Amino acid sequence: MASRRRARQGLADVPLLDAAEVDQLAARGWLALPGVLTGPAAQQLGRRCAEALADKGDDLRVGDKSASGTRRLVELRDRVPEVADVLADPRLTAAVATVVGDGASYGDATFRSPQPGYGEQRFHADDVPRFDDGPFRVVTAIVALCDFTVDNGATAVVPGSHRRPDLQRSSGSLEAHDDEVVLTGPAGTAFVFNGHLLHRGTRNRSSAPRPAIQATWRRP
Ligand SMILES: O=C(O)CCC(=O)C(=O)O
Repeated sequence: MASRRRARQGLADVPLLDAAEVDQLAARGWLALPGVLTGPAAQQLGRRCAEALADKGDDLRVGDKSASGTRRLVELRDRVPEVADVLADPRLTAAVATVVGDGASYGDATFRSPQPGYGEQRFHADDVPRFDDGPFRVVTAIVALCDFTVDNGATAVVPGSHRRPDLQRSSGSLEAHDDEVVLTGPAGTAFVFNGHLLHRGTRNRSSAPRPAIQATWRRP
């Protein structure tokens, strides 16, 4: 939980997430955690994932896309093992636990890299629509492996939509929303959001790919 202490790692006894961060994740449904990787380390990992995608040979798995407008490499923890260390970041893990509790199980981790001109999606959630007040079942993190800008295909979210049955009904069909926010930040930022929050990849209108790691965790 957010109340986990760094003392576990021999560090000073300060909370991993402050109250404002916990509140933002609960109410608006997302939180940016800058510095999960340094900028150069994030860019290096982006190159490493792109190479693993290019060099995978016959190891083609369901969901891989090597040549399409949005490139994808699934089962990333298995194929680029250093990704597991990134996803074990203590602040990221604390944010995950805030949404789905301790002991959440990993879903897949995927490298997703929309090429210039590609990447636009409809708003969707990462679970079936949520119409009740029961526990949240899934949480998603997108780790930016380049700077995320308003132009290069950064993720957009509709704040608060994880608590809105009217918007949950629109999952998969909504192309845009007046209240949508594009999640921008430097390479190495982890954007953590409630998996029921409506989100979408936007079109990459830059001249370079927009590499990121996308991972999910499910309530046990
Ligand atoms: O990469 C992104 O910005 C969002 C991707 C996404 O939500 C998805 O592929 O389901």
